[in-house]
Amino acid sequence: MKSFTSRLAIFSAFSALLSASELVAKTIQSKPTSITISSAAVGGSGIAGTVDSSLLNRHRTGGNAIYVYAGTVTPNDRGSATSPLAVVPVTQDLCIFSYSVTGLAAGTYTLALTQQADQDAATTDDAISFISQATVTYSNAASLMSYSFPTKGRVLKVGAGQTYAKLSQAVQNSLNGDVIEISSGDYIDDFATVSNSVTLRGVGVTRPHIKRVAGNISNGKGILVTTGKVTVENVEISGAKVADENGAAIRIENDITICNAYIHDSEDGVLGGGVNTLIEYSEFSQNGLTDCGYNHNIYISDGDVFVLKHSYIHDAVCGTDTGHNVKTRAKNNYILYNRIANEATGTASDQINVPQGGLTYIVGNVIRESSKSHSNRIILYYDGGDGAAHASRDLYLINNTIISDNGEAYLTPGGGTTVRAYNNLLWGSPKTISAANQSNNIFSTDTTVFVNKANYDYHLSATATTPINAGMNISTITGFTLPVDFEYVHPTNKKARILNGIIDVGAHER
Ligand SMILES: [Ca+2]
Ligand SMILES: [Ca+2]
Ligand SMILES: [Ca+2]
Ligand SMILES: [Ca+2]
Repeated sequence: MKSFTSRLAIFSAFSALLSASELVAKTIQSKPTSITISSAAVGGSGIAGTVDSSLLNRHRTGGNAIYVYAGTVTPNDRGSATSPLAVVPVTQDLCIFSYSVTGLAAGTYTLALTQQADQDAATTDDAISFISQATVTYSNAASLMSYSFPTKGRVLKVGAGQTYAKLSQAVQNSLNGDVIEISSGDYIDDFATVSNSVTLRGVGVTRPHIKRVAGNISNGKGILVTTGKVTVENVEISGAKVADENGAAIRIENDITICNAYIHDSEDGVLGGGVNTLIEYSEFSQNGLTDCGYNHNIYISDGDVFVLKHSYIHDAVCGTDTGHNVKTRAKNNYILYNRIANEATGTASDQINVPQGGLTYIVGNVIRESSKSHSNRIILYYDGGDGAAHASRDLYLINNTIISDNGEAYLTPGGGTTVRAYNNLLWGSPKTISAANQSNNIFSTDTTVFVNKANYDYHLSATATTPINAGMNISTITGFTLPVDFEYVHPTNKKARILNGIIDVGAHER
């Protein structure tokens, strides 16, 4: 995927900027709680750096923050006897996390990372714990000093010439908190059950490719089976196949985070679910089977919260049987700013299938149904015949662009649901959408409304007028509290949504 090269370029530039801190990272292993470093002028002012993703709670992003204190202190929360000078968020760009604190005078500071900033009341002494900390001496207030928080676990290296030739060997020798770095290259029939809570991270010029080639996977489940709380970053996985025809690239049996993965040509892309499932900046394609009936690109079969963001989920394979691009049974679903589509080859039945309901946000997505789909709908929300109803059956369908190229209904909600559909651009033959609460949706059959419909580019064209500034103020939608603050950028990225007046209808602002 060509975008990966540019991502590495960004990462390399950032790494170069932070090279001083990498030296620090090596020394911190033996002295993990307090180190002293001097500033190096690299432009700008303040202290900035990366935070290794293994230190973060990716399922509660509002909790990850750096607390900054004057002097050498034992960190405590806001409202305690040792209140911080400043609290700055940990921010994310693709799978890289960073922070920046500015406005500091020269001096010595303690920096501490917590995952619980969102539980810290400003005026009371709360039980907030800190994951990692460092004491830094900031000697020149006119310079930018680099300090990065390294992983607290070990780094196990996999690849040719590394400690472990096979991923499965490193997994077997891992402990909770470790980061397993997988070098670029092919890992053939290298299957692993990951029972510890570790980070599997691809490193190198291209993503390492873990693939099944010969026979069925003997564990009967998948290429990776994650029973610990696992993070998977920068990997390609393909070819999963097991005896019962439900082989997944990743079989999910606990909390999981998947970032910048390319998962394809397996019987299932991912299957399962922990309490929390997060998939972001990833591509899934060509997963499924033509004759099975329960194979999908993404199938979240359980859990409390499923988040799918900034991803390209396309062309699942189901022939004339039943299989979907995205299926979820989680109790809360956040499907935000993705491209979910049957395009050149896909035969997915539904683009999004939510059979048991649950509080579900489908916001800012580009969704396309092709003539190759045989089901009579694009999105299914609550099917009384496929699993018990979740307590909430509230669906918010907000600011999506949905293309029906085969005359299928955009949405089929079941009985007892509350569907709110606003600001959607609905292209194709149906001129209605099944939602009791709806407004500011636009139905179109005009191909010139898009930049290049034939090539799946559904940005609004220069001649499009109807959707421009035609949306409803989202703050007036009953019960809807999310921002609509991003757009999907192809492939597997995002950008800020700049309203340019009133919000436009559909997934993209012109
Ligand atoms: Ca507090
Ligand atoms: Ca406290
Ligand atoms: Ca369909
Ligand atoms: Ca606008």
